[in-house]
Amino acid sequence: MMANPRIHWIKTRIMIYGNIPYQMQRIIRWLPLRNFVYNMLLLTKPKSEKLNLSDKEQGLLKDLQTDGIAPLGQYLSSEKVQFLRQELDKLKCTDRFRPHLGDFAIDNHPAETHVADFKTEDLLRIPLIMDLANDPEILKVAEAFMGCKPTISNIQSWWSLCGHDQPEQAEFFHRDVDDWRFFKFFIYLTDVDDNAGPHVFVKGSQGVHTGIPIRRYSDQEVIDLFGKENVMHIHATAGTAFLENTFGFHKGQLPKSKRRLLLQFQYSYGGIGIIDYKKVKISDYPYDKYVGRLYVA
Ligand SMILES: O=C(O)CCC(=O)C(=O)O
Repeated sequence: MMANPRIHWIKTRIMIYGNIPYQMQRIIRWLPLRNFVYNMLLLTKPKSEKLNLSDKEQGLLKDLQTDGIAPLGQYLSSEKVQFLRQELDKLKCTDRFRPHLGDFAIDNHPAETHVADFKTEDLLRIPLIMDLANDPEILKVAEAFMGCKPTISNIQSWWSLCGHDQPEQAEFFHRDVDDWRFFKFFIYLTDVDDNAGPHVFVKGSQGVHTGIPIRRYSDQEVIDLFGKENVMHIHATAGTAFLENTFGFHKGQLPKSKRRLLLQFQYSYGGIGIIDYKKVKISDYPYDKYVGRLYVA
């Protein structure tokens, strides 16, 4: 069903600006104060008795804390990538910035669409996606990073499309200010080179917080702020994954000639104020119900 763009715009604005806890954490970006408030909030959250991080998990945590990005290497086998591609091919997409375009098949996408999203409720019904979201290694790193049991706060998959002259939205550098603490788990489902819209991250920028308003930034502004040597273009084969604290500056580069498919999970302290969570029923859900509580009834 086509959403009325004006009503969608008003509903989204009310959701964003009417959500006081969400707005509070967006306003408090000075990291010492942010961390102080966070430590208070943590007192109310559940924690595992023992975490016992392996050397690998400790390495991932350290990378995430120091660089803002932790490479997981070739995380998915080509069989699993193939399987996910086949499952996603059966689903319809939408354009989050142009909801009036309704649902469409990826091979018949509207010309103006830059990013074609699968619907989260469809992704939740693919058991492998829920297995990946609940990867015990990632959840341990997430708990160590968060200081409490993490919450799966977003599950997304989208095609980034070529055929456009100018970038839009997240194709410009920006920082996410989604919750008091969070990170994202990215998995490439296509090979990504410079023509296929690589993800770009500015190493160390997650630790820089003053005098940088929340807005979109040009490449030159980011180079001036953080130095060219810290701008990482992630070129890699399908199945490659990485964890990233997207409070740091990042973008999905506008694809030049090849489209890119990505699967992404977000872990945070709680829910994200601007997401309208719709739970699905999953019988015999084998994972921690607290971690999955926003999505699983
Ligand atoms: O498409 C990309 O690589 C960028 C994604 C992004 O901006 C985000 O997940 O916050």
